[in-house]
Amino acid sequence: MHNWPGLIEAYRGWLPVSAKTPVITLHEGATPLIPVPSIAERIGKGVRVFVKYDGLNPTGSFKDRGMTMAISKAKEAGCEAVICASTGNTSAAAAAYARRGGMRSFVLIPDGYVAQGKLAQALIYGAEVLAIRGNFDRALDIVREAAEKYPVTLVNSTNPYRLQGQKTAAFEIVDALGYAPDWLCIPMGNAGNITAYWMGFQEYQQGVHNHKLPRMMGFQASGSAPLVYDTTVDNPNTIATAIRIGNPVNRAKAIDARNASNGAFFEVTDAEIITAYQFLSCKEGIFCEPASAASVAGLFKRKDEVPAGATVVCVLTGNGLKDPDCAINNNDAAFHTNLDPDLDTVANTMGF
Ligand code: AN7
Repeated sequence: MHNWPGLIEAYRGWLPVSAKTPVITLHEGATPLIPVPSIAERIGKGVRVFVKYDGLNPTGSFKDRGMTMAISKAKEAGCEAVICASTGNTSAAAAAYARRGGMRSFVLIPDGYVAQGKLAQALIYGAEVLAIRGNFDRALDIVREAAEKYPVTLVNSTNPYRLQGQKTAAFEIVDALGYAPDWLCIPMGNAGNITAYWMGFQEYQQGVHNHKLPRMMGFQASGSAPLVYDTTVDNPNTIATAIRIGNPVNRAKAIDARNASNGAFFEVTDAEIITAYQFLSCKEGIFCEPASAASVAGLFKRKDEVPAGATVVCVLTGNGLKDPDCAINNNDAAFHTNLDPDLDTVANTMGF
């Protein structure tokens, strides 16, 4: 089997890098596009459904795609420290790639609203973690100002290299299918990823490929749906803490992507997110984090609008292990505890 070199080497000609750019990589990308037949069956109409399982990236989320680019370009520019605000995944990726590139990383997080796995990552990768009494949107305001005043490079998705790296997920989907899907279902928080995918599908089409462009279907959690309602949300709230964002910084670009692709934005409730999250795990053996399940929840919710015979890709942005508390608190498992340690008890409990 070929050793995948990471997305910068794989898609060098499509990215703003030169021979002088030091490539800081954990060999991210090349994530699987997995058929999900039980989801397709629920949609019916001969639809084909796949998930782009980006939770299999090195730090467990799609953020690695953007971070290999942002950190490589920061290194090229001679920067010694990076900063970001994060609901968790950006901080994990920033911390890992910064350390690999020999840089410091500062991460601002909303105190108490980052899933355990992500917090563990930021700490073990050696980030300097600043938990604020405020939400993500406030943290982003602070880091944007900090990056203007102090010698730290901002690696949130306002950094254009982030979206450049993330667009490669669209390339991989086209490479895998041989064409673009009819629908691309994706969760939205700060709306960088939907922007990056749209850029990727368009650029690839204008390059060697001659595929149709997908409809960009973006989904937000009901308690945190500023793009769906064309507003800002002061106190966003959802079980999907990754997308607990009330004032998306890429709002205008996401709206352009929706309009240009004849796409749509919809909300899904936390209950619908959890149903999809459990369905993916129990029926397909795919464990993603709750924010990621919003893409499948959205497909279920809008299934009547999917054309017969369509190909649909749902983006699973993060790994389920990121948020173990959510899994432990939201499952229908048979979990028998405090059993006597003998075969009779065990067999009896098993129903034999
Ligand atoms: C799993 O880590 O914003 O719409 O600070 O972690 O591009 O913001 C994470 C976002 C979807 C939304 N799924 O992506 C952060 C952060 C997962 C995420 C999103 C995020 P964008």
